[in-house]
Amino acid sequence: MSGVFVTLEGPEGAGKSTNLAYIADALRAAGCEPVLTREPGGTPIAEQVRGVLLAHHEEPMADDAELLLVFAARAQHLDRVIRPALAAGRVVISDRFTDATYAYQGGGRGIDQTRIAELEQWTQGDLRPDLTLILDVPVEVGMQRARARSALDRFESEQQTFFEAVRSSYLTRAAMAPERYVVVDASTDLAQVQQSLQPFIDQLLECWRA
Ligand code: Z5A
Repeated sequence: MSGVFVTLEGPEGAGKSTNLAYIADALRAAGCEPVLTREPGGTPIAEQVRGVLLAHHEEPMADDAELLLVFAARAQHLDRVIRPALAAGRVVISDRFTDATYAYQGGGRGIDQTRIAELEQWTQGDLRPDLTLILDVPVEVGMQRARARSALDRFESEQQTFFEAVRSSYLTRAAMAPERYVVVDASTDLAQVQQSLQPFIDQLLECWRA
């Protein structure tokens, strides 16, 4: 595969969507037109699975069902969007990917990481992101931002301990592979966050030009 695969991650309210748009504009200004996508979702079928995952249901969703739905959506997304775009040499930026599974289903729900790793290998083969940006915010800050924005979905309605585990999983994964992850403090004002994204944007453009 000749493209560059980039993912944006972070706990809720970290500002992924806001900063994804900023990063995309910076790339376009440098002559690179990225493919922007998201998980769960990114294709019509995978977006329907997203609807099931985020909706509130009378029947509680089993943790394993949640995990398998996340990977079902991912398999479709990889097949229809990510792999073809990478094969065409494009820069693909996904708002969340498998690090979110390790953080939410692993850290948050407590599913064993080795089970997630098995599904990751099955669904993705050797495909992993080239670069991952983690926008890090304290849980209370992210929750405040999310609450101010809209009604809470099934994940956003979880307790603070769930989100503490999610955040800590992200930071642990980043510490284990610093060559792939850039962690940015996303708790400051937007202008400051965007200023600190510059090294990440530079690194991404370097990968694209290589
Ligand atoms: N999920 C999972 O469990 N397992 C998986 O494998 C995957 C996902 C892939 C949906 O993801 C859920 O799916 C997610 C985990 C689960 N659940 N949660 N929580 P999502 O990414 O679509 O949903 P989200 O995490 O809730 O993201 P979001 O709502 O789109 O938030 P965001 O993109 O990080 O933030 P934003 O929309 O850019 O900003 C939020 C608000 O804060 C907004 O009003 C901004 O204007 C404001 N903002 C942003 N930055 C700042 C700064 N710096 N200062 C002040 N205000 C700011």
